[in-house]
Amino acid sequence: MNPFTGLKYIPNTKELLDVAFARASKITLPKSKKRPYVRAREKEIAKLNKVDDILTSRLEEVVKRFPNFDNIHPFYRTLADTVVTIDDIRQALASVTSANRIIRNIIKESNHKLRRAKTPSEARNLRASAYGRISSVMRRIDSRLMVIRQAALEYRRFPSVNLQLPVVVIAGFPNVGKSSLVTILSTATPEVAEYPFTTKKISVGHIPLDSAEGQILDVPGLLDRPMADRNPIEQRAIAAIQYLADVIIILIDPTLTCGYELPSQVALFNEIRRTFPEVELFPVINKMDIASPEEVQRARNLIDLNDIPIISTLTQEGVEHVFQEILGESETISKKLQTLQDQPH
Ligand SMILES: Nc1nc2c(ncn2[C@@H]2O[C@H](COP(=O)(O)OP(=O)(O)OP(=O)(O)O)[C@@H](O)[C@H]2O)c(=O)[nH]1
Ligand SMILES: [Mg+2]
Repeated sequence: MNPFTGLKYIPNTKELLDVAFARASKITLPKSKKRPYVRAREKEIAKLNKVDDILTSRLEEVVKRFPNFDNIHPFYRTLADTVVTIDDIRQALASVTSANRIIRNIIKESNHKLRRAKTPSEARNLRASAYGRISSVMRRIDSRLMVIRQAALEYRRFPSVNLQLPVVVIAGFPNVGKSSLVTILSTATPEVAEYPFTTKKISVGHIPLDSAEGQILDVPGLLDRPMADRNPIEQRAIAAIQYLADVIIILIDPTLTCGYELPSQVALFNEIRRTFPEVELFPVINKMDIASPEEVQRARNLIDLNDIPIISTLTQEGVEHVFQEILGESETISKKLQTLQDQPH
């Protein structure tokens, strides 16, 4: 499950300062017969304490709501890293913590001086100068807060995947019909378009199985290139394959309408098979409505496996049947379903 769902809206510097100073300005002290400069001291100290309350508690909350990156599932850690690198987030959070400490010190030091203020105007000036210093500390972390805010927005929207339930990942080159397939098979409605890299994020669709619910993941397209050269979008697909997949269906477009050569697609298939030998891998040929028999035969020869199924996500021909066959054949899925059944309810 997504460990970032606890993240909330992250305010920017201006919003934080505005709230803190506005609340402080509303402070009133009970009537008393104390002398004016004593009352002024008390009032300015109360204002600074209010700023302390509001600002530092909110800054603390920003940091506290982030889970410890060392303790989260590697899938989510990898995914997070593709949005804002974990190093950047850690540094940003550390600078918020350190700004918080500096602000606390400014307030402590100013309160100390305020207790010795001899006139109301001296008290006001001391408080105003503390406001100035606090504002400048906050301005210095503005860009860091922006990084955190951006990360929180995206992290919160990560897909929720239940690792106890079966997971089928639909992978392949861009534009081969992965999102079309997921749309037909499941509740998910990812965008389908005729240009490559339409899908940039992982979406999860749910499918009813005999005894439990299965999850089917639409992931971004992959090119045939070394892992080290993969961009952050492709890394999301790799993370799903590496950490979540019980079964991978590699969709192959033999017609070239996707814009990529067949040998490259087959090379990707072989590379995934080599890199993740423990995951069950099923090649499926798509676009049978426009593929010529020669194109299909060529794909089958190149992949060098018997009985590679063929479907069309456009006409939906073969889709349901082929998918059910794959589910039935998968040992990982039947083991997972068995484990679920064996668990006491
Ligand atoms: N003729 C035909 N076109 C198809 C078929 N499946 C998908 N397409 C078309 O191929 C294009 C790409 O489909 P998508 O489902 O978006 O492909 P994708 O693999 O998710 O693409 P990316 O998200 O960019 O990696 C769209 O224009 C689809 O209409 C098919 O079986 N036959
Ligand atoms: Mg897609």
